[in-house]
Amino acid sequence: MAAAAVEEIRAATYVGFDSITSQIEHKLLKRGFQFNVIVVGQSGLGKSTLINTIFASHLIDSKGRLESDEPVRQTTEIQTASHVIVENGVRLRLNIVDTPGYGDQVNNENCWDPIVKYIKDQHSAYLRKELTAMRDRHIQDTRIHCCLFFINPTGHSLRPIDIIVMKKLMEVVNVVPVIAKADTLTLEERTKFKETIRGELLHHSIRLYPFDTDENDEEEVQLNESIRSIIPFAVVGSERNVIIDGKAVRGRKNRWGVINVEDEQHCEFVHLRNFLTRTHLQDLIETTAQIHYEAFRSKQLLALKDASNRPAPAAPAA
Ligand SMILES: Nc1nc2c(ncn2[C@@H]2O[C@H](COP(=O)(O)OP(=O)(O)OP(=O)(O)O)[C@@H](O)[C@H]2O)c(=O)[nH]1
Ligand SMILES: [Mg+2]
Repeated sequence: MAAAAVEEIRAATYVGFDSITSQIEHKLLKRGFQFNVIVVGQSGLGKSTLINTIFASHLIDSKGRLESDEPVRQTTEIQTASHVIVENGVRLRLNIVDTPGYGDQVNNENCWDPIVKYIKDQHSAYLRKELTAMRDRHIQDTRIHCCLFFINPTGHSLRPIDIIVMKKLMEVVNVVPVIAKADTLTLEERTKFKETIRGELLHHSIRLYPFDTDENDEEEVQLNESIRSIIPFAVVGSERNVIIDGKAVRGRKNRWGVINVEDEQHCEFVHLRNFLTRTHLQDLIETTAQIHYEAFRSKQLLALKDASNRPAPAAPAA
């Protein structure tokens, strides 16, 4: 039965329920927000540096082999760093999951397994907490909201392993590809590389975040379209300040000049940061819950139901 149209009434005097938005805001501010990011890519592509640049704080260290006599890591070690960042009274709890060593070995077969397993494990932990009889009022969320996928700035094409791994990852998490160390490419090389990558993503049917939904209005659809036209973001990271026109800015200085990380003429770092923090932070969190986690959850629950419907195996004859 279709819901009957309900007439809108304007209250004769001020009732005050319009304050529900500030009541919600107050509650949310008290609780704080949780954002979990995983970084994936070869060692030395600037993963730690970029995360530290995005959040303008030193959050993770370089884990790479800095000395030649250090042992080479044989497996992908997954490490999590947790921080609380505060901005204008908003507390953002940030979990950064670092996966150094991916794709570094001679034999990279199944090197993505630990990463995909880690992401699924977080879904599984959340589901378990949701299903317990005495549910916590607020379940701590470790589900990964965004996977920053670092592409080697070769200027040629994606490595076959990158395509395999992106395909695996896009099934479980919002994948955002970035061209690492974009300062190593000329502007023409960068444009051509981006086009090649976009062509390859299309060719291999790799559908990446952001996704359009029926709920999106015209403005959101257009915003997503403009994001898709930039992806993969060609970024430069730096934790150092350089002086440009008497002002200290995040940048990289070399013998030929200075790159201002925050200058849109120099790289797409600002686009990536705006996308992750200013326009899509909430959507990344929501999409994780509504698409990726939901797919995991329904699959698990259906499997459970199937198992309980199956007749128990006959007891062995004595
Ligand atoms: N040219 C250039 N160098 C960069 C950039 N970002 C980081 N680097 C440098 O690259 C080196 C490695 O950076 P990290 O951030 O430690 O790289 P990583 O990917 O975290 O490395 P692992 O932790 O070993 O996986 C450092 O010397 C950085 O200063 C960049 O955008 N351009
Ligand atoms: Mg690192």
